[in-house]
Amino acid sequence: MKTVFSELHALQQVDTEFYRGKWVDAFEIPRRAELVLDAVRRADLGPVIEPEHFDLAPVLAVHDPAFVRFLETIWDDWAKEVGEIPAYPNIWPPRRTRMIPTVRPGAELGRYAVDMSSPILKGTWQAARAAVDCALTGASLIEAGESAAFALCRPPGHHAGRDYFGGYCFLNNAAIAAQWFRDAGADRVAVLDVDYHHGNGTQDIFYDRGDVLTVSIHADPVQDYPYYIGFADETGAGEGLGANLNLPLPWGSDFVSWGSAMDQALSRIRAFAPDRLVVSLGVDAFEGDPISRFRLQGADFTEIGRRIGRLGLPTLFVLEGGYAVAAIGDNVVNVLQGFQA
Ligand code: SP5
Ligand code: ZN
Repeated sequence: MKTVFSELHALQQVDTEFYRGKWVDAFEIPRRAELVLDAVRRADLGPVIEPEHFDLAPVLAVHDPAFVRFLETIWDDWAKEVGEIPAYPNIWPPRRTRMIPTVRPGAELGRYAVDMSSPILKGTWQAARAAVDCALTGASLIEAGESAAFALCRPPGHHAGRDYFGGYCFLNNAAIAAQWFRDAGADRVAVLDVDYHHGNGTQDIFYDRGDVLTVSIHADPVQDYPYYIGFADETGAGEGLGANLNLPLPWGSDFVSWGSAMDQALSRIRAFAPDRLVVSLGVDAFEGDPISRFRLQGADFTEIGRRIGRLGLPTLFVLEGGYAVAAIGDNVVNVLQGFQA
């Protein structure tokens, strides 16, 4: 299968992130994408291509226009008031406050950010747009008849909701691709999120929709990020009732329990009979991941790919998390090779 990759990912780059009151070495680093790219090349997975550039319409089809405008303009506003330093929020609106625009970039940052893990930098907008372009180029390959494609996206996307960003994510690459498939004529699209963290942004975007099934296998939100959301009783709303499936698992879960959650996920997807599948491919469920607490082994990722392949669906893989840099390339390639086997 083809891999879509853009060098522009490297514009999103910080050395440190805020954790327990201290600045620690950043986990979401450009090296992640470089190592995945190396592994794709070493494994001879197929050609690596540059993305085509898409306009903003597919982004605006899932994200709030004011939020998109904010992401596009906040760096300039921040740099003017504060200087060219990474833009972090230090204030957040309480519940039941209104969306009245302020003239202060710091206040707007807090309005749209859900945490401090995703600073806005000079190149953030460009990097986030390039990741969207990778996802949409992958989707268009599938639309042109390929059975699968790998969008090597960075920054990741599944924590970005309709009008918020966080968890290293700015624009929801997978959700934008899923909606693009709908607009290209697919009647039903499924998103399977295997990242260790709940795909809260994707759930948020499609929660009241019956045409896009969202399924996520992740750490129990009482124990891990994104907290607050990702519980098993969140099953969708309105027309989307029954079209969201959360499969939270406790810390320490290995492939015995993860694999049976996956079987539940796959049978729900089969019953939904989608025309297209988008996989939010995070590999942070790996035992050696530095910020996660599941116990999947390298070979388990091959089995994940194999089981996804058995669905027999045109499948777009979109890279999300995975922070064990020494293993990220192998873990991702294992999924893709298992899929093709
Ligand atoms: C895309 C994705 O995987 N985003 C993950 C966001 C997780 N944010 C919380 C990070 C918490 C860092 N914990 C550090 C633990 C060090 N032992
Ligand atoms: Zn993750």
